[in-house]
Amino acid sequence: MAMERTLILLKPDAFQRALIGEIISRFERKGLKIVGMKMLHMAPAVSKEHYGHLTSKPFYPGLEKFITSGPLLAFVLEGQEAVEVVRNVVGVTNSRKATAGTIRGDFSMSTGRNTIHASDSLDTAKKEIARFFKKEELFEYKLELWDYIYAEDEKA
Ligand code: DAT
Ligand code: MG
Repeated sequence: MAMERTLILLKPDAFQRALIGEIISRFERKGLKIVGMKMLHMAPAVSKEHYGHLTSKPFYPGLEKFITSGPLLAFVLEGQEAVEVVRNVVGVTNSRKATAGTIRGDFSMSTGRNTIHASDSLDTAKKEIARFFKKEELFEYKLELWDYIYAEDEKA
């Protein structure tokens, strides 16, 4: 068990479909701490870096066109095992296969329009947070509910 930070991007389809508030709310209610948040536009060069594992795929041009087509909401969430917890809250890549109750399972019918990005490992999370946030854009603060979100032996 370890305190981790992970990166979320809400994609242009989440803006068009007015899902931003609903999605943020799910993470808040889960007990994850928001330590940074901002809107941004992704340049094609950043897309090629962020989706470096996919640039050779036939769908990559469409992915880049879409992810650079409108606003994104970037945020960083903190919690025990946050990377895995957030991926489970998000659901699998193909939203049609995503479990009901997950964000993709509840709000999307698509792989290419699946509303949300979340870091897939702790190593990726560190790189992705550094890609989109400066140190001074991440906030250290005490969450007063912490004692009710975690038991004594889970707070380290
Ligand atoms: P995830 O977003 O679940 O981490 P990924 O890293 O494999 O999935 O892919 C990144 C994004 O690329 C994904 O959210 C949507 C798009 N994508 C992946 N596979 C695709 C496919 N087969 N067809 C179209 N878009 C795809
Ligand atoms: Mg991924």
